[in-house]
Amino acid sequence: MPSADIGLIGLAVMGSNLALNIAEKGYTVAVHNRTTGRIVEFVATAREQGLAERVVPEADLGEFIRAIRRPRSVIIMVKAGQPVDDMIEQLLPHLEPGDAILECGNSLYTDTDRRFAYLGGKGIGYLGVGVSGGEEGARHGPSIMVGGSRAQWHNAEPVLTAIAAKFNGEPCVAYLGEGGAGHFVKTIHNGIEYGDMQMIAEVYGVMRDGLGMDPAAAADVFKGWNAGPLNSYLIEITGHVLAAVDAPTGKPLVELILDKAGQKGTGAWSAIAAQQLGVPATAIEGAVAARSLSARKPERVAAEAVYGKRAGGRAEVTLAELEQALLAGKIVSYAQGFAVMAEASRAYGWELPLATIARIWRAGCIIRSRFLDQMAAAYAKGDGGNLLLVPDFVALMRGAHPALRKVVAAGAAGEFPLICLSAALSYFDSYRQAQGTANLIQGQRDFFGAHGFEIEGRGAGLHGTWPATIAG
Ligand code: NBP
Repeated sequence: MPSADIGLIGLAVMGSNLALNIAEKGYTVAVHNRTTGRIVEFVATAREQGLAERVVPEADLGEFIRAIRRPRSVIIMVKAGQPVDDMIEQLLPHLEPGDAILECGNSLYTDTDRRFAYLGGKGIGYLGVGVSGGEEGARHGPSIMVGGSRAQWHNAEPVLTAIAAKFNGEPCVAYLGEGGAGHFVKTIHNGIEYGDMQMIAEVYGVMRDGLGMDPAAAADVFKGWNAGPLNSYLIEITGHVLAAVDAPTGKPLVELILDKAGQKGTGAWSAIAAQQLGVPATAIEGAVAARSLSARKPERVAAEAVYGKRAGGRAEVTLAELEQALLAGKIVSYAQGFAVMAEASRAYGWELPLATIARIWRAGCIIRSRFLDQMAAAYAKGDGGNLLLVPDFVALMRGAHPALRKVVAAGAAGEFPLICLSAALSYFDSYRQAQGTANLIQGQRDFFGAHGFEIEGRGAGLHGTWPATIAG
């Protein structure tokens, strides 16, 4: 007799915590993992936490499926990529029409689109579910971005609502559209996360090299900022990371950590999606590029030997200006990320609810912040479009962009690399410039390729009378 409300495959960090979260909320969860040792370990953990009675462990995949009540909802939380396709093929013979797979890893949204279409053709629902919040979020309440089969979303909705993070009692979970919509939104979430982290790291660089602050002093500043407009999980943990001391040496831990950042692909996918959709997302692109540059440590060491160490002196900026610069950069980065989602929504026919996305990112996820609550409130008033034109944010940006300008200028003069902050400022200056310089680009394009240009009042598709040949 089936006894489980839902099934979950993949008992590594994320899957096991998600399963414990489900059991804790009163639902019975059948669990399976390719390597059976993980099932044994998981049951022991569930027992320690008093949750074993709501766990149905099954080493045999067929028995696992039969343990779940119909129509079945089966969560897959395995490594993204080929393992997901392998798992789907193994599951298919056991599933029946009306059942659904909920794939909760960090999958590429186009893979999710493909799987959604493939399984739809077999009468099996497919939900691509973005889950943010890391290990802690999975255990106690992640932000959950759902896309895919709408009918099967309703079957799984009670469980996902129960396990999601809550912001003022509101669950941070929503259905966002068909196919890969949920995974697309999770990808852009991660792109924005890259931007937030990079801009924070750049400001830390100015504090360290331009203001001569040690990590403990910088930690205090971030702790203070967490009580202001930058209040967020990432600012909070930055304070903790900067304050940490390495026990064996007694030195600040952050100074011992190698300056090579890792990445698993979602930031790059955001930048690629933005480019494919023709939406400028320079802050996110800058953040991804900065991580890639950081990883090329030997090249940077060699280049420093060629050009010498940074010659610039003290940065002529105040801590208050750094705080405002970070706020201005954040407004630009979120404006870009949301613009990418708005365009994707049009291009892919998803109708992504931008206000809802801001709402479900207010708790549970890595970018949770006071800022997102302000965004959700602004969007709820019907203020759509580019965030830089939303009245509440216009006021914030008017107040903050002079500081961003001053910090970027200090970076240029003092030789502090500010890839992301300077990209954000250049975007802002380009975005607000009614008369740009693309008239020259169009002239050049017509010169070498007869691509044509437009003159107001005279129409498009016009051509210049260019010299047929030029010297040299
Ligand atoms: P991992 O990404 O490390 O994957 C490990 C799991 O995948 C294990 O259960 C493993 O089974 C299973 N697996 C692999 Br590998 N190949 C398999 C195959 N061919 N067939 C069946 N199972 C296979 O786990 P994770 O860190 O918990 O992350 C799970 C997903 O969640 C990933 O997509 C990740 O990107 C995403 N995510 C992670 C975080 C985070 O903070 N870690 C946050 C948000 C999202 P085994 O035990 O038999 O090897």
